[in-house]
Amino acid sequence: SGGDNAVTLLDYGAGNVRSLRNAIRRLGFDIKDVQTPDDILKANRLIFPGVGAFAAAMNFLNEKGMAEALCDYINNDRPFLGICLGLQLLFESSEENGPVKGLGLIPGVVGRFDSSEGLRVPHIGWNSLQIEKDAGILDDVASRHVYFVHSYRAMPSDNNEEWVTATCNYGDNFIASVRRGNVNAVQFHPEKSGDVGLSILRRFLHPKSSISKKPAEGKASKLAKRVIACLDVRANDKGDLVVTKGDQYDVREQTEENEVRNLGKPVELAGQYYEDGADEISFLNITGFRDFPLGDLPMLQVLRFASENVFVPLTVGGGIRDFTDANGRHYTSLEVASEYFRSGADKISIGSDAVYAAEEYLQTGVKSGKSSLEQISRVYGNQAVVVSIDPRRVYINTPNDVPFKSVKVTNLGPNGEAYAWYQCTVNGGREGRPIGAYELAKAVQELGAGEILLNCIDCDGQGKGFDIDLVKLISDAVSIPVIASSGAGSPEHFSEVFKKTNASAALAAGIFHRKEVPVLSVKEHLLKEGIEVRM
Ligand code: 1PR
Repeated sequence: SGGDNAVTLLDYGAGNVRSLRNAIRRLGFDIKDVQTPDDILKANRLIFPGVGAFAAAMNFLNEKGMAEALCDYINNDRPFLGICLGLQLLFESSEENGPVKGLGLIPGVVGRFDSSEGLRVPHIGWNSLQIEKDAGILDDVASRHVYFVHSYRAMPSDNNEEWVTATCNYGDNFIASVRRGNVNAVQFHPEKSGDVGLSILRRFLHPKSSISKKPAEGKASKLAKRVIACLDVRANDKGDLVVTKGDQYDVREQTEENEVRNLGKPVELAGQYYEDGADEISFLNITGFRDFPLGDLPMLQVLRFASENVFVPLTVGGGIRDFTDANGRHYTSLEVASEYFRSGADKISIGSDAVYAAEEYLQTGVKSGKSSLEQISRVYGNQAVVVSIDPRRVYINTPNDVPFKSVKVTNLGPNGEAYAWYQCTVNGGREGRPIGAYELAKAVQELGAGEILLNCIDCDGQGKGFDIDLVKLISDAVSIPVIASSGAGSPEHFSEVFKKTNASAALAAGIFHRKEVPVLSVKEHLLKEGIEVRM
């Protein structure tokens, strides 16, 4: 059963559990992995981080005889913490590709968020809890933000009232946490919720230290706008992996040596931005389109090290596609992505390959199911798949000049043009493609993308603000969250993009790397402007 400092972990290998392992170790506990149903029954404390799809998880539990062991363990009031799908599986059934039967310990059906009224699904980001009753492990958490990422949720009802300890508001009030005796489960990710999340895990692991007084006061609130720090990573000419930063995607210094601009070390900077309060960290392997990322072990190493100290979501992109190496060994994009997830990524981001997939889909009108985007989102869920768009602004005189969606621009073009369309590019902006950002965004949403990272080559590194015309166009066109990127130069640029568009998050690189504006100043400014953020 392991020593007193052992936590038993039920990990069936369907996603990133590395961060949770890192969090448990940081709190001073060893991990014992469940191999057999008996390991569940003998656990001192059991954590069940559900990842992937509901049906796949239930199949695994049933085939291994673990469903019954879990029910016994929970019915005997043994210390248990379910996370995300690990909460949903306790209910009677889920509508996810179903109905699919769950463990049936809590009355209720897990359903999908209703996106018909403009609600963005998945629910991704930092939201706060409404504490319904003494939740033990949630002591002091009320009114602090915790990190959610999911498309399905369970609803409170008269039948499950005795279980529900906290709800969260997104479209409606859904169940954020349940508890009965020693059995706990939460819909959000404590291992991704910064300090607040770590203290929740600590209270579960050291129940004696939690002196539950009266339930803390909670106030309903809405999803916070996210501030994301982005690290463009590549090898410099000496072969060291560095954080670099381009001007309109050109990352080389304008000197005779023409060296790759070096702004620091990836793991160090990621740790720094986490401490500074970044809501998420993105790594883009910007030469991944030509190098093979699994050959590029340093990048996987960067993720492994970064995830030891960073307890907010990590996204990694660059080079996610099918690949055949020099020895003729074929790797699918799914294998590449799986390696990234295993190394500590919560989401992967696809650039070039998503453009090809969208082009093919728009040409044929058929979803082949074979693109990297479709395969990865089928296995890991669409919340784990970001599409990174690298558009370039092309001015035109009238919308009829091109067969792509255009916008009336706020600032006229160099020759007085009143319109522009946004041409998608591949290979780090090097090649323009016959598809617009608008067409691409709508297509990738249908193919299974869960979020869009919207760059803009014209604005990148210029510090003059986000391309509001572009962000508005795309964030109004899709119902998945959109991350505005490229051009941030001051805290005011963040409030501008949140006030004028429906972006869910804003990402910056240069101002953080050059230490011109700390993450905290951005947050404080947003708060002052009445925009909800996680502090
Ligand atoms: O095509 O799937 O291999 O993915 C490649 C990924 O690498 C894409 O996400 C693409 O955006 C990125 N990328 C490729 N080349 C570059 C480059 O800069 N030469 N970086 C590049 C993209 C844009 C942002 C940047 C923001 C904010 N960089 O990530 O961080 O523009 O910058 P700012 O705040 O300083 O203005 P694939």
